[in-house]
Amino acid sequence: MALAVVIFLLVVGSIIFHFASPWWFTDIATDWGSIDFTINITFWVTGFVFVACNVFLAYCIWKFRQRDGHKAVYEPENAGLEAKLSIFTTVGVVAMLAPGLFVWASFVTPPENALEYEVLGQQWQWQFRYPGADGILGTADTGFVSETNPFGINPEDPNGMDDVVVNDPNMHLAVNQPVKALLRSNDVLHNYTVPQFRVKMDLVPGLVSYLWFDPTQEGTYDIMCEELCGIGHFVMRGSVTVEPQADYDAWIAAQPTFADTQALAAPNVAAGQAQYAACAACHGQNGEGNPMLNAPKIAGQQAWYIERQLNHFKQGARGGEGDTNGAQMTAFANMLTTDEAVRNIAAYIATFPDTPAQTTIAGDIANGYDIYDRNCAACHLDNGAGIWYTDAPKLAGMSDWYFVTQISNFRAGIRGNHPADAYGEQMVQMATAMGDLEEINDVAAYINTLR
Ligand code: HEC
Ligand code: HEC
Ligand SMILES: [Cu+2]
Repeated sequence: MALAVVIFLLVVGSIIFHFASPWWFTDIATDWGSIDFTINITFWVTGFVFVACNVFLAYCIWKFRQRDGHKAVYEPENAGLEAKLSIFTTVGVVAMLAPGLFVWASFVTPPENALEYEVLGQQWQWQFRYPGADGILGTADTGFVSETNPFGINPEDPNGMDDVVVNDPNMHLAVNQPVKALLRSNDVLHNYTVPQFRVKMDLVPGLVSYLWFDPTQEGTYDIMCEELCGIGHFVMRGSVTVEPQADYDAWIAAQPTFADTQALAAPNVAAGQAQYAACAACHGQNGEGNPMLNAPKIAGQQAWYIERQLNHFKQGARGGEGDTNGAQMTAFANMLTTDEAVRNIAAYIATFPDTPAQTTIAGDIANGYDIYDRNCAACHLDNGAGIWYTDAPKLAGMSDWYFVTQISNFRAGIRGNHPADAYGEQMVQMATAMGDLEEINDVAAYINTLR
């Protein structure tokens, strides 16, 4: 008897949970209502079967409970009941699967007027490419991938020259313009997902997969990598802004083409040296850093990273509220008014001798190794050298006290929380790998052993 009541209450509880649960679909922002429709049918069919079977089970437990004088009857065959159940099950299964076949048929048939764009996934960032004026994306291959050509665009292919390259995880689309996303991976499986778009698809190394949709609602939505296998996919975040055509046109016109990125003049080191005079007061003549002024060592740091940080200070993506040390940088970064000036000064800093910074932090090196090896080496590399491919800077030989303040800042939300700081956002998540200040010191002490 008690069992029958428990089963019945489980059924009632499940139904209440289903409808009252806060984990429901996001608002839909494309015309893929048919996908929600098929999911809802599946809920109705499986929900009905769930309720019917369990209530019937509870009923039987109650109805045929043990009673004195009653004897069970054995009824091995019931052709009528079996026929009814077979038909009923068939109807249920067809209702669940048939709509999906129609939806899939339209999923694999993009409309004629769909504009193409490319999504490139790599550990652990998104990048995007749009065909230029010719409407054709140039061919690409991982064999061409380099720091100056992160998309691996074939330099011999004239179609690729006017391709618009967005080396940033934030992309834009025009509202009500159907698009076909071509999905390509530079390394492992990834999965391009925007929950509000309802469509998602794996990126498979070695081939180009696709999906299409018609964005119908303006707004900014999160891009996620919903690949489960492998490491770090959960930190692959980006955003897509759906906006009126005019805004989209202005945005895309401001992005560089592949030809632009290849035609950049070599930085002017002498001009960088002249501008560095203002920086030396804090960072030192040779970029060796000065802990008294909270200014880290920048000698030996990778030029692409220096450039990105200076641009982030200029945009306010770093050095905002609560970041008193970072805020000191804003005025000095703003002195570098052009992209050339930023590149020149980074090139000058690259000429400094890279003498390892003085060790100021002690800790449990074995524990530090354990944390670093499991959580950090995938991006910052085993030797802590950092690499442009994962966007992760050099840690080995840099100021250890600065390491501690930065990890603390990531954890406190002082750094990496600005919407324009997608790279810092990864570290907000990774910084939780260290439980407390003691463990942060352990990792710093381990990094001090890397040369
Ligand atoms: C008033 C002192 C001061 C001056 C002058 C100064 N900086 Fe800084 N800089 C700092 C401080 C403090 C930080 C650390 C910010 C933090 O803790 O987040 C910093 C951080 C940086 C970083 C980030 C390093 C990293 O690893 O994240 C770069 C790059 C940098 N400065 C370059 C420059 C350049 C180039 C100039 C000259 C144009 C300059 N700084 C002038 C104080 C200064
Ligand atoms: C998924 C890749 C990834 C992993 C894993 C990762 N990092 Fe990072 N890390 C980054 C990126 C990207 C940046 C640059 C952030 C920026 O541009 O502001 C960064 C920046 C940092 C910085 C700031 C350096 C500076 O000069 O300002 C520190 C410190 C750091 N990481 C430490 C760690 C530690 C410790 C771990 C392991 C617990 C770790 N990272 C794991 C990607 C990663
Ligand atoms: Cu991924």
